[in-house]
Amino acid sequence: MTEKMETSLTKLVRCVILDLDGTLLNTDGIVGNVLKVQLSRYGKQWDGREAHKIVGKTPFEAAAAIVEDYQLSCSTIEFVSQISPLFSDQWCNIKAVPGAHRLLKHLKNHGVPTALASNSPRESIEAKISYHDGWKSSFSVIIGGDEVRTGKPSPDMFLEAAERLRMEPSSCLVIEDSLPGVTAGKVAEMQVVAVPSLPKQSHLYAAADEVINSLLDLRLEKWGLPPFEDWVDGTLPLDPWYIGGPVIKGFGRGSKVLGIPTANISMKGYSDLLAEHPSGVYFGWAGLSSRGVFKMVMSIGWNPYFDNKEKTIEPWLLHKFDEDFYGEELRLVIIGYIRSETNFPTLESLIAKIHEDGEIAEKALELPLYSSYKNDPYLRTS
Ligand code: ADP
Ligand code: RBF
Ligand code: MG
Repeated sequence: MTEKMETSLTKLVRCVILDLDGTLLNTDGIVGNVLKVQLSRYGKQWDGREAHKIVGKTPFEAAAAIVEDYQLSCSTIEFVSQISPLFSDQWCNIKAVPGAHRLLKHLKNHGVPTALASNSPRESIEAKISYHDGWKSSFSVIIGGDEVRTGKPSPDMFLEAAERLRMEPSSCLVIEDSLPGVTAGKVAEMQVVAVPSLPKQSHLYAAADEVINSLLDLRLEKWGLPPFEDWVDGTLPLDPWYIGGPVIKGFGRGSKVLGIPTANISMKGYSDLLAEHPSGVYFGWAGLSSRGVFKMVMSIGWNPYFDNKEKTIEPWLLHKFDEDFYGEELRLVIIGYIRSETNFPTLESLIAKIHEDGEIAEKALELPLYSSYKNDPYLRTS
């Protein structure tokens, strides 16, 4: 399908309605921590695998699911009142998902009317967003779960948001991470972009008009909204982040299967960083203790082609080495994004795409915007 046809198939919108938890805020870690603490008081152990049961639910519904699943000796109301203060204590620690701040700033700068519609109570919403500069003033409308008769998956909240924005539902673009939220948006007859917050779930989101992997992949022009202007030569500049450690053995296939060696490092101590960053293809600079600083392109994620069980980072240094360098200290500064991870019909097409990524990174890293990081002291260990 050509680019042009694709655009004409999607309905054009005039405003955006956003979900909060899991969509703009990375709430998952906090939820896990709170449930771990409270369940242990009942002699139970939180198993992250239940996370999908609570995503997108109202606090009461989520608590009810936990009380039932873990057969707790308390009522749902009691459980809610026990965990509520634990959550309130954590709100100051919730980070924005990558791309959330950028999106809100962009919509505000371009005068696109924006609403926030969350199943959380209004008071919690206000508290959570108060820790993020400029967020509150980005929304012309804020609606909490306690301000409508029924929360998502009922469309009430989105219909109320449209009314307060003085927009037709068909002119609204909903951005949602959860299934109840996607359902609510479609019942409200709005356009819906799903950004699943849990991995390997995108097949469940068929009802959405588009499923993307992270906010970094949002293309507003598809919906008739002003496009982001920060992409440079196929790359999106990011706030730098840093990761390093001795090179360890990886899956044993980079060189053998693909002809593309990737120098793996241990993710011990970096699990939060790894969880924070969406899967995808990134680039930056790599420092090797005794060899110098090199251009680098890497994937983060589950390598859909190989369907790995673990999320890893796979850094390919854009330099020809005559030997392996296992055990050497590798330092990475990651400064840009290229694309989301995808599956490929053939190994050849995966290899071709990775080489294309390499060329994009190679060229971009010459730009002053990116080349300045080559001198970052973090990269030099000797
Ligand atoms: P594994 O991932 O199983 O450790 P690979 O086949 O991916 O094995 O090879 C990775 C190793 O190859 C790195 O740990 C490093 O020692 C070596 N290597 C050689 N050239 C490069 C390069 N350009 N980029 C990354 N690693 C390289
Ligand atoms: N694996 C995938 O399954 N899908 C991808 O889109 C993908 N993109 C990659 C991009 C780069 C720049 C690199 C270095 C690797 C990528 N890989 C991808 C991972 C590749 O499958 C990985 O290097 C091997 O699995 C090594 O173990
Ligand atoms: Mg490797």
